[in-house]
Amino acid sequence: MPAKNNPRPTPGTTDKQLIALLALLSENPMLVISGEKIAKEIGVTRSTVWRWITRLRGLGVRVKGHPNSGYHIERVPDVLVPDLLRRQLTGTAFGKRILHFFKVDSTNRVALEAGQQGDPHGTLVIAEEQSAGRGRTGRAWHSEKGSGIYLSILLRPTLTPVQAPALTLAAGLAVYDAVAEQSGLKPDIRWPNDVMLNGKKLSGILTEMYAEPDRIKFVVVGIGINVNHAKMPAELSSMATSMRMETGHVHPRIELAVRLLRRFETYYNQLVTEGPAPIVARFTAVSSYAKGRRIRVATGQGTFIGTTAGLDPSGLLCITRDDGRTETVLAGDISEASDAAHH
Ligand code: BT5
Repeated sequence: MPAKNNPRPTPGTTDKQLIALLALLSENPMLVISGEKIAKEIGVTRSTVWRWITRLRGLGVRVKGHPNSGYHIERVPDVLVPDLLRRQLTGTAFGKRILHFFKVDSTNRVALEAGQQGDPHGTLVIAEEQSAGRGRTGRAWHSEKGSGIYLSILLRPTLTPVQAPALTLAAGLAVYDAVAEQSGLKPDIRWPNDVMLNGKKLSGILTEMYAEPDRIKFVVVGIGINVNHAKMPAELSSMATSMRMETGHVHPRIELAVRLLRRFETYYNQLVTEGPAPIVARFTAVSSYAKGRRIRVATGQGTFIGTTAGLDPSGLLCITRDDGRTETVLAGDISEASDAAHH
């Protein structure tokens, strides 16, 4: 599909010129740049520059200086600036179109809409904060401002709907690899969509698709990762964590996002060319939940306890019940069997 030269602006996305200003300041963090120079470079008036600097400050970016002295950025802000991201994603299918929001209800909601409006394969929707981030089956995803990665990828894959579950596994593996490389820690994956650090949930994936019985029209893979949260809200603190909480220091989100998208592209291409088998094999190899684990499974139909018995060829989880019967689970929540008493 040809790239659109002049895509329509999406309501609420960060202004292109505000992004240009942020990119300019971020690339020259030590330099004081005069308001006049900025105005010239971006093509607006000095008073507009001043207005935007005020807006950036309001968004938590620490810009020093004033119209007469010039501006500089105190610390390169950890904002997922589309221009910087795009440059680091050259050569991949992602980033040709990036919709960036400082705040949005849900990046998956926006990406599904973009899919319906014909936006191209590889479109990214990114937010610094979500006011209604969503999990599966109507649950909420806590999306603290500036602390996590809240990202949705629009895909137009040549896959059948049956192959779609493998996409979630592929995204989980991409998060797994990116987090391992970035943190030096060893994550785990809890089927189907949770990446864990030290037994707590670090990341979740929400795959939503628009399909006909034999053909996927488009898929949105939504990924949330807790990166620099200093703590989790009380109701999540026993089961959720962040990379910062586990490593004791902050991590550059942009670097993590680039690793994640590069990894995801590799797995995605593998899935499209070879089918689910290699993804399923790798998932089975890295997930401590895939085989021989006593778990409790909650599905829409009910709850039972059993022992995991690997994945089937399309990536569904097989579980041997205590009476010997084997169940194949299409969608559900897995928890430790010993936790059963708490539910
Ligand atoms: C998920 O659902 O894990 C999918 C989360 C997907 C979030 C991304 S962010 C970008 C994109 N845009 C969206 O609107 N969503 C996607 P599920 O397996 O249903 O888990 C949800 C449960 O995880 C909640 O009920 C909480 O118990 C817990 N939870 C909520 N926020 C969390 C967080 N930040 N970290 C860890 N656990 C969380």
